[in-house]
Amino acid sequence: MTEPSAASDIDAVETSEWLDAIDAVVEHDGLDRARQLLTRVVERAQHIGSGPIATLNTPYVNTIPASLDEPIPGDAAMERRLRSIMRWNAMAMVVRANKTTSELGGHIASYQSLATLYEVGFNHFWHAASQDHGGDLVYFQGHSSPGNYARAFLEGRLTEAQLDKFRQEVGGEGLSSYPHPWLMPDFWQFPTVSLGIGALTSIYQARFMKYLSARSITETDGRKVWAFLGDGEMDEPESLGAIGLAGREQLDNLIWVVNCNLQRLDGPVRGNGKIIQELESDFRGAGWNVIKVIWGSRWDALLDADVDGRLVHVMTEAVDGEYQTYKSRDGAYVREHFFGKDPVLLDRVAHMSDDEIWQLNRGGLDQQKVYSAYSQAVREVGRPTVILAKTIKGYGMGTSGEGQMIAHQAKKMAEEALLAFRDRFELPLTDEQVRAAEYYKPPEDSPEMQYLREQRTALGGSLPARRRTSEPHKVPELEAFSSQLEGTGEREVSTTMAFVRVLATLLRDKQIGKRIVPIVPDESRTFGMEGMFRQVGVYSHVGQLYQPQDSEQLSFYKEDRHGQILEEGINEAGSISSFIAAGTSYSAHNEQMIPFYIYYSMFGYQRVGDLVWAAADSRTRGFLLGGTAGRTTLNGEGLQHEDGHSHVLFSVVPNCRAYDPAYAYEVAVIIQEGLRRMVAEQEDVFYYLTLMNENYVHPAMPEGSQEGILRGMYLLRDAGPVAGGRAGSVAGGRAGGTKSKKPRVQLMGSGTILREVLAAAELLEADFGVLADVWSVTSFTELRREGVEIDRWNTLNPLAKQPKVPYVTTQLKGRQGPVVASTDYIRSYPEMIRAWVPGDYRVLGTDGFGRSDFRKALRSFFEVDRHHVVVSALKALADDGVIPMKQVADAIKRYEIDPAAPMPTTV
Ligand SMILES: Cc1ncc(C[n+]2csc(CCOP(=O)(O)OP(=O)(O)O)c2C)c(N)n1
Ligand SMILES: [Mg+2]
Repeated sequence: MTEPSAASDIDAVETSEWLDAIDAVVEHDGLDRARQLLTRVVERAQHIGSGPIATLNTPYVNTIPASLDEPIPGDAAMERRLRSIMRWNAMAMVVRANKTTSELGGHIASYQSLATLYEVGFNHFWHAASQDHGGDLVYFQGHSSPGNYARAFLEGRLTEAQLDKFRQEVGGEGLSSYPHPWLMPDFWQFPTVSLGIGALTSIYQARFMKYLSARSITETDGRKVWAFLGDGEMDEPESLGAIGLAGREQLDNLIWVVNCNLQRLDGPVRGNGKIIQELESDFRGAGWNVIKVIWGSRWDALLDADVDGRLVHVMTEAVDGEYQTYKSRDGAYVREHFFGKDPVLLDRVAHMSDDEIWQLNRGGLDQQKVYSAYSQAVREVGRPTVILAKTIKGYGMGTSGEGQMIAHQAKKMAEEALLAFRDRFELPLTDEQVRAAEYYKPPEDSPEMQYLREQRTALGGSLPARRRTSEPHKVPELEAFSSQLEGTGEREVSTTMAFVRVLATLLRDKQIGKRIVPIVPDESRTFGMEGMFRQVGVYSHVGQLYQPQDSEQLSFYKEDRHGQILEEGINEAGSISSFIAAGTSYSAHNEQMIPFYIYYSMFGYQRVGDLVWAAADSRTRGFLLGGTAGRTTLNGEGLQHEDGHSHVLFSVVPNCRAYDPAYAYEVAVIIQEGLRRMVAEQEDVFYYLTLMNENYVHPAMPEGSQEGILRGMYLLRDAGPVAGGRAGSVAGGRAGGTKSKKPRVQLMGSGTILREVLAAAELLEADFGVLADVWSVTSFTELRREGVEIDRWNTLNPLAKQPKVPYVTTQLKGRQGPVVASTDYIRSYPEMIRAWVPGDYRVLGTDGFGRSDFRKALRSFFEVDRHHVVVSALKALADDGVIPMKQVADAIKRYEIDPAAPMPTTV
């Protein structure tokens, strides 16, 4: 990063001869020739054994020299005036929201540092979606939302009353604290405030746009993805984690602007180093075009005069901690502590007043420099671009925040600071108006407002703006999946296989086949999907440059420019980012796509939970498939693979519908319904299904079970008419027998454990003469969702003639006996419905760390197998006095259960 200092040069004359030689080459034969010669010289030195010489860094100056700046088109002075108004209103919004208390919070300093970076984009670069343009996609920095609102206010999209409701989201009229498509569905497109998420998802968005073009879904050429990121935010692994992919995939439709204001929340980002230089080498190494925008135009003359490199040397030596301090002081301080590092430089600035030194501006706050960078970025071909723009946190806030350690959290401004702000940005406000932090909007017919409108009209309209729906599509009827509905006969298959067949059917569907986006993180073979490689191809922007090793085989590994599968490699965070891009395509690209992202369920929510939340907030539509799910079903993989809780985790996501199906027909019914709601009805929900790798026979779909499958439960095995009660024969089974007086229980199961529950029913009858009805519970979370809603309704409508009754209650009411539930998940999962289960309810579950063994051993260890179901059912009956307690003890003995075995949670 640092140049060798002058002191360590053993032969300064020789050095200057070499430098003169290079100057001469540049003068006579140009920069390219100079680069060629230097490359050869470096190669030679390395060949001799010098070790690596070439550095990924350039000196600490702008990448675009002043001589190559492109004059900003339009009215620069007008733009400054408008920007000043935005600055004021954004600041006023936060100050007003926090006048009485600081309860609502908000940020002033971040937007003040990047106002220029935004406004140059708004005035000159960012297209809204219109007839002529598909629209650029801008990932705005989350906590700079006041700046977006300030612009929307001037553009007439928001009223003063709305600005005054900043961060008062309850009731629907307020402005959301951060970008939330869920809370402001016509405004915000991308939820970015959880730092790192915007960075990662913007890369996959750009990649997905290339995919849409390559697959001829829609042309995305000429559209750009812009992401605004903080320099502190770059420390998130998610931020830098996929920059290699962006370089490799040549995403020249992607532009990142990293606002290097040198500060994060607590203090400097790299007090002892230089964030811009560090990021420069990271990005250049990853194949990006890097544009550094460090110094503003007022430095041009000084830099031009710096033929001996002394100024650049001092610039390069000073660390970010110093740069922050300079901007919190004044011109005299900068003279002494910056220029004063080299007496020659002090002489060079001797003619300048302290004030002039103070005016030396930073690149990211200079609209000319920013314009040049953006203009070059949008023209770049074959590489993504990152613009590293140096700014000042809290710019303009003076003692209330400018370059101050506390800048990030400042929500109030002292009166003098407000007045100084007004003066600095030349706002036409009286002292009184300033003290009241009144909003300012020039008259509609003023030149400012006209200019503002003209610039946006030329670019197609306002931004951000979100599209709510796209054209709906007809989805296949359930009959299309007849092979799943008819049962497998003798054949044993897994629900994963059933799903893969459903997917294969969908891929062939004339209406929506091409809209299906299969996404896998290097697990296709795990899930038996390798046949699809050949069938629909793996997307690659360069096609297949090699003959695949398995080219002789029927289904070889086929990479293809038109490929449909997104094979993301071992990268769950990237895969779910693709899921978000595809699942929000209806909004961002006006083309409904339907992602099916299949992964190891354990590496799902708990690995990428924040991205799941972002998917939900983004109103993503699609299917998440947690493969090899369950704590005992994926039997050989042990503690870090065996998922016993993903359903509990997904239960917290409001718009996620989660299911744990046991049979192929349940999988088909749920997916068909998901398609109907998301694609035909354009509902903003998404689905999570757990899939298993255990093979077994699947029965045909019982008549009339469809509603129950979707609502969360249906009767699968009916033990016959109830003594003195109603006879509830849903699933065929044994209806019609004589009414029995035998003891009876209700058993519930889901996923593969449903089969243990069915076996338990047989044992109860055979070994203990107890009748058992069995319920397939496809979703405890759906049953709970309805229960909660109905409880609330009944509470708030106490005088209603007809209180509502949850589905789970209506199903179980009138049925005889205690209820026992067993699943492959922790007890919290079946616990969810306790409030609405009439009578005695007992749950079994796989609480504790997973481990590897045979399924049978694991199910016995976690006490969710048939024997433990029987024992629990008998105990419930005995507690109720229906059978003697001794029968429970007999069962424990008979099934060789060790009553002294430790709780699985403790071992
Ligand atoms: C994942 C995550 N962690 C922490 C935060 C809280 N947070 C919000 S802004 C911020 C500092 C941001 O600094 P920087 O990225 O440099 O942005 P700046 O405001 O300086 O432009 C922090 C820690 C968050 N929003 N998301
Ligand atoms: Mg910062």
